[in-house]
Amino acid sequence: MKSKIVLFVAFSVFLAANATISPLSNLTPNNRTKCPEDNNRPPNRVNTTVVLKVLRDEMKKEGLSVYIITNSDENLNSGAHNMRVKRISGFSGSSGFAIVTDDKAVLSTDSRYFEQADDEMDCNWILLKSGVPGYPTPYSWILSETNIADSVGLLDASTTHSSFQAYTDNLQDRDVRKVTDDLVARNWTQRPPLPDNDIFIHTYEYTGQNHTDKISRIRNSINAGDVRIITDLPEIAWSFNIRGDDLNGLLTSPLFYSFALIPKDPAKNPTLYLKNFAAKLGKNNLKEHLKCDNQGQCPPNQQDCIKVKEYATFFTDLPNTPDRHILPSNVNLRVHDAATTPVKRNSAIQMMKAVKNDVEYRRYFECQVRDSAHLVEFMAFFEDQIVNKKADNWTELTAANYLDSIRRRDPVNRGISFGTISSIGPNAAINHYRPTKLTDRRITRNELYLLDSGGQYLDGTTDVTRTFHFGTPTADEKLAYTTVLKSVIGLASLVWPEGIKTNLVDMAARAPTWKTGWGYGHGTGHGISYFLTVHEGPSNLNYQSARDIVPNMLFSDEPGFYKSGKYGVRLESIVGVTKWKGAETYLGRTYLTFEAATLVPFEPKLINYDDLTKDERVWLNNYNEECKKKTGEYLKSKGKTEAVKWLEARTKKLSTTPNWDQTTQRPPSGGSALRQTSVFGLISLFLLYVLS
Ligand SMILES: *[C@@H]1O[C@H](CO)[C@@H](O)[C@H](O)[C@H]1NC(C)=O
Ligand SMILES: *[C@@H]1O[C@H](CO)[C@@H](O)[C@H](O)[C@H]1NC(C)=O
Ligand SMILES: *[C@@H]1O[C@H](CO)[C@@H](O)[C@H](O)[C@H]1NC(C)=O
Ligand SMILES: *[C@@H]1O[C@H](CO)[C@@H](O)[C@H](O)[C@H]1NC(C)=O
Ligand SMILES: *[C@@H]1O[C@H](CO)[C@@H](O)[C@H](O)[C@H]1NC(C)=O
Ligand SMILES: [Mn+2]
Repeated sequence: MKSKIVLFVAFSVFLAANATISPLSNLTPNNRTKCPEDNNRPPNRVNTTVVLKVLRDEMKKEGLSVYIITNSDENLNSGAHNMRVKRISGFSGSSGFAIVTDDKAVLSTDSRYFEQADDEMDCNWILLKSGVPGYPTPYSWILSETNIADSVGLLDASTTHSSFQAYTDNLQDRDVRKVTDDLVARNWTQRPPLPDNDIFIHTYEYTGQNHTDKISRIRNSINAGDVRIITDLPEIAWSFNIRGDDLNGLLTSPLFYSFALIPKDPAKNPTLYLKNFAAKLGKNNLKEHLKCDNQGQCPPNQQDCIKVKEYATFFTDLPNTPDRHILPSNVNLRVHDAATTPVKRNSAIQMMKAVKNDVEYRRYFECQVRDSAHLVEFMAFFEDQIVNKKADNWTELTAANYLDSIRRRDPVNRGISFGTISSIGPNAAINHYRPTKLTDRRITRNELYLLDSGGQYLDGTTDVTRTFHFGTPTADEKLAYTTVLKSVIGLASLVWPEGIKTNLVDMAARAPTWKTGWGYGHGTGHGISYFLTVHEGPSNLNYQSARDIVPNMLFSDEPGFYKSGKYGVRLESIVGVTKWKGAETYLGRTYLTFEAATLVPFEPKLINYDDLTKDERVWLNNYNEECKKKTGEYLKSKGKTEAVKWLEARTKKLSTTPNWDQTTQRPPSGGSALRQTSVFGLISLFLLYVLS
């Protein structure tokens, strides 16, 4: 008895102690930079008082203490129709989710979006900075705001199966519930409709492989008795060699709303689910391409035929599909729960798509020459406008629109690949800034101008960033640019033995910026597609994830430097992975390297040439030669003389002898070079101190 009391007391003390160390949330909207609101209310800030109240009323009706809101849909996409987070919080970034309780509202996002979220959200919202020390995880925040048995709701259509599992596991004895009726959608006036645009065949001359062959490869990746369920829109577009025009949000991709089933058994036809399928089959030779009839049915024994059905019937068909259901590892909860025998597996289609075939790889490089030429043509014109004061009314937005219009003139262009990031001065410090009417700034001659843009073409998706200055840059701007350029070259010139993962490759880009105590809060590179999405998995270049990297993959090489409230520098080129052509290798191993696809020169005015090593100079000379040879020739063939001149002024050959001593790492003694270099050295030391 006594011992029981002792135990009881000890247990109570333990509970009490635990309560005091439990992660109490002291976060409020005032932890943000721009709250409470003063007279400088950001122009793009949204008042969410009413929508939050209406949502809380609906939560009460459902008996929910917490409701978690994401932008995702059943295809794990986030088009305008599904931007629930923007609807409820005002935050329009592509990455982030909201947690609403009966008296608090939180938005969780990563460092790329801190400034944007702080601007766009009103002071009803707490900003949960993901990955920043001192901030709780979403789980511990929810735990600290709720009691045992409180209910936490997640919408099945907008949640992945694994994140639902993670909430269930991490929220201990809270009642984590699947919600099947979208609470935000209930009161969403003027919700943009789910798009339903025409689809068209991506022809063999571009794809280099027919869809029947791709389907055989997919069948080979699963076992007897299996059916591969495809919910990822780029995978479906790739598998069937079809493109559409349904995804025109923050990223603009030639995708179409769909689902697909590919059974292992070749006697069973694959099924493609499309919105308004009958109308689509009648257009653009779709019926002939898929070899089905007007009703989307297949004639008997026609193994090459694809059955076509209505998009929404996918959810009623799935439970009646007898084979074992092989789902993607990253699968929507609603899809997962409709499957009768769900087995989650990484989709083999991801890697099939990421490793370009020889036709795609060759055509992609041709596409990049044209896209590089379009950017050079724009810059030659634009710089003349600004530097020579031909017009003083250029803004971030009008510049972006003009560049977009040049890309659209390309006969195989199908629009832009994402909203052009045209940003000057402090706006460029916001990683995923896109100009709007409210934030638009005049282009000046005394700030850095960062331009990140890309196009969609039948032969590739592009993405390129260059940073410019139309007057005289400061020493710290030049130091930032030069350091970022060293990172670009560090990655682009790396040679590594086959088999090494992407996290190690990334170090080549990080090293120069880490050496200065800087860094950047985003990946060095992402995969990029062949007329699909501008960001393509499964691999990326980031020290935080070890992924496969093999020949014929394409990546961006895009390090940066951002000084909040002042300026941003980012330089981005697309590179392809290829076998290194060295004469003899250790143990006869295969070595890999990158080759440049994007051929747009860098800005000499922003480069401290004295800081470049011999190897960096050699790389830059080779790159400039390629730019002249390919981009230059293309521009000449189109009669773009101003653009050719602009290009030539930026691709002059450098001496490959740095004017500092390679062995002592010191500047040469004597003469004015010393004074210059020493003054520079002092300035950079000072800047390093200030910037770090
Ligand atoms: C937001 O809207 C509410 C309701 O219309 C209003 O009471 C409140 O003053 C507004 N807040 C701001 C900061 O304008
Ligand atoms: C938020 O603000 C409170 C009150 O000023 C402070 O105690 C707390 O440390 C801040 N939290 C973070 C993560 O900055
Ligand atoms: C929100 O939608 C629900 C369901 O349609 C409805 O019952 C409720 O009255 C609506 N609330 C407002 C404020 O319109
Ligand atoms: C691919 O399909 C096209 C017509 O759709 C046909 O002309 C071509 O021969 C096929 N190629 C292969 C390799 O099967
Ligand atoms: C700038 O102003 C001129 C003259 O008013 C006009 O023709 C031109 O279209 C304007 N340019 C931009 C980029 O707005
Ligand atoms: Mn990019």
